[in-house]
Amino acid sequence: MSDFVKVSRDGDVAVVTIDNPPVNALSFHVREPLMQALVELRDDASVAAIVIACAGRTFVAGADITEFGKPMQQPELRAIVAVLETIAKPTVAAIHGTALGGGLELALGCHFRVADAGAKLGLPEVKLGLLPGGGGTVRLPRLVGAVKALRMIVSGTPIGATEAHAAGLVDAVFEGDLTTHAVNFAREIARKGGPFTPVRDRNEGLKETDLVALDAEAADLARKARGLEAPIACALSVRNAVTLPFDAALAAERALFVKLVGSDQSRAQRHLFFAEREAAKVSGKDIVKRRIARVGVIGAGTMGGGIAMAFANGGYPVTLLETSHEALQRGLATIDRNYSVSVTRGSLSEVAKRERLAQFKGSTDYADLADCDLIVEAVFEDMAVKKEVFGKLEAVAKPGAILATNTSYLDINEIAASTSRPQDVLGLHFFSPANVMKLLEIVRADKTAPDALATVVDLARRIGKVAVVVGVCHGFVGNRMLAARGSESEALLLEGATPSQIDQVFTDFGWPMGPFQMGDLAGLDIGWRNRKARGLSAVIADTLCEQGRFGQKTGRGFYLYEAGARTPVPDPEVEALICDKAAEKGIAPRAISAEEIIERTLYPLVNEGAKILEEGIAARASDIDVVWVNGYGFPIGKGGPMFWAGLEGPAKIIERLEYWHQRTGKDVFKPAPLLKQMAETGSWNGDAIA
Ligand code: T1G
Repeated sequence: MSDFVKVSRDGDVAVVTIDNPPVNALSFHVREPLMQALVELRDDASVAAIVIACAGRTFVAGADITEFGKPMQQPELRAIVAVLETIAKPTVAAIHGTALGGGLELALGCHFRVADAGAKLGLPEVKLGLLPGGGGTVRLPRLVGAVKALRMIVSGTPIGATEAHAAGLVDAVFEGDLTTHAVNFAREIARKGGPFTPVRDRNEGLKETDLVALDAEAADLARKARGLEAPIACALSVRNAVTLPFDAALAAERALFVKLVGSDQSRAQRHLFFAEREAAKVSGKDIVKRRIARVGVIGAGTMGGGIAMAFANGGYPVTLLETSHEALQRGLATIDRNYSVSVTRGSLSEVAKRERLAQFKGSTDYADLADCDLIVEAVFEDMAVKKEVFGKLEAVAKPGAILATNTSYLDINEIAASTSRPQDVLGLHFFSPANVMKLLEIVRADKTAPDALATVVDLARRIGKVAVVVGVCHGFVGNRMLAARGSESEALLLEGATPSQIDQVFTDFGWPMGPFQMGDLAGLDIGWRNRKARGLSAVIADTLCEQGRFGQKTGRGFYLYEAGARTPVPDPEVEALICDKAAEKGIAPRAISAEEIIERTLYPLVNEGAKILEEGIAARASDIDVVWVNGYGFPIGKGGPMFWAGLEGPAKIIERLEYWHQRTGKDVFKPAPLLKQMAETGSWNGDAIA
């Protein structure tokens, strides 16, 4: 056959094994020999049944995403599934690892599916801005029902083998040698005799579909889509599976797929798929990672507690250190409460909660950190305090232990230089809440050793974080660009825009919330303290803070919040304050358009990203996109600020930056040379844009 598709026989059962590392994607070089093998085995009278299995760590994890956007080579997956459904002898898919996207669609082309107990099955295409294009939206509902299929397809979240068995998606679950089990299963089925019904002709899942309930669920999902096209298309295609004849529904699915695969949104989300994987690659060959068995966290406040939970959730025992017993108990009580909330919500079992809590060892004695392989400091954001902590750490930490700081802004080279082991020092910048937010900015200081860096990048993946390695500068990548994005917020308010007008522009753009709502959520006092420490001012935000308006936590900030509520209510007092400050500065308010708001907030964001690339603080433009999508809510359908710059048009961005630079004289608008270069070359340092 071929290196990628091998056929073997176990008596009268043929086993077709796909072998296309690392994840058996259905690349063209797999599809062609697979089609050939299936046709031959279909017509081979000596074959009583066919098993499709995969070598390596997983069943087929989907179509080959790298082939999208290029002319599709025949045969396509749909054609292979159509041939599968013409086979009269039983066909069995043997699923281990993951059966995702086109992989599950291939399995749905078989009469039967058997799975390893640890297998996961799903249709995650929506996460790539697509919908299943190989018949998944039409065949899956026929087995598991329309509502279950809708939830699986619109969430894109895989389900486990046991749940898949209960839902009728798989016919048997096995432990041990799956291929042998599958061969025996197939032989038994063949012995019992057919006819064997292809999924296309099975309707048990569609019977009594409550279309009203389905539409209500779809409408709810649509509301949450925030402008993303794929979830809507997924819901429509599942509905078609219920209301249209099979072939008509399949054709409709195809049309939707073709539309989405060429869309900017899908290209943006595919960009992010590969960008996240690139970001996790640390340069340097054969780096031996350090062993991490126990983690220490200093500070049990909001950040420290969340960081400790992130490691415990990742299976690591944690020593949590505080200055006093009271503070420690307060921190541990908050952690316990957070887990209880998850249990109440049903996202964590009581048993799992107990297991995680058992990972924690509280202490007020630095000596208890001596057996930790990684120690993360999460104390007050002050250089003197940080240096004092690192001084104490030095005395107790074992040789080779990695010493990390969770600072959001401070100079990590300075902290490292205050120790005798700068090679072990780096930044682990978690985002609040640290046990929830996916992003982890890993800050490489000048003397950080490559093995320390590689160790924490790998560790980040193990605790479910999306890691991006960045260099040392004020605010690293995320917060530095956030400052550039926010630099004009106050000016826009003084010149006539309102907080809700600006926030509306951001939510229309696809953000979960705008800068003023976000400020109120995070707490305006954090930025206030930071500005004061740096001798900076923001006349409106500072005045609000002087009035005790710190945002949601005080019930009023840029907006008003009813007791305990999170819904922002515009506050006439704030608008009056803004008018007063504008009058004091002799600024006459004027009408400000949504375009102008984008130009004065997001264009500087892109421009700052270009400067960060020029300085080598980020290795790739796509790293910056990963930071902004996973840490700051940049809409995934736009691929991140650097990818979006390609969609928006670099020439236009430069022209408008130059216009505002001229008008305001502000550096934040002075186009970075790399941005100009990108406009000429169409790439960021060779990193393709949209
Ligand atoms: N196509 C091409 N490359 C892929 C790939 C794919 N489907 N999946 C993974 N890779 C590459 C990845 O870039 C990385 O490369 C390496 O494999 C290891 O991946 C018609 C339209 C399976 C859970 O969305 O979710 O089917 O960086 O680091 O953490 O309806 O990969 O080493 O060079 O992620 O162990 C639908 C995508 C496709 C699943 C394994 N399928 N993959 O995770 O490894 S669309 C998906 C994953 C489709 C049909 C449609 C994960 C994984 P490199 P990795 P991992």
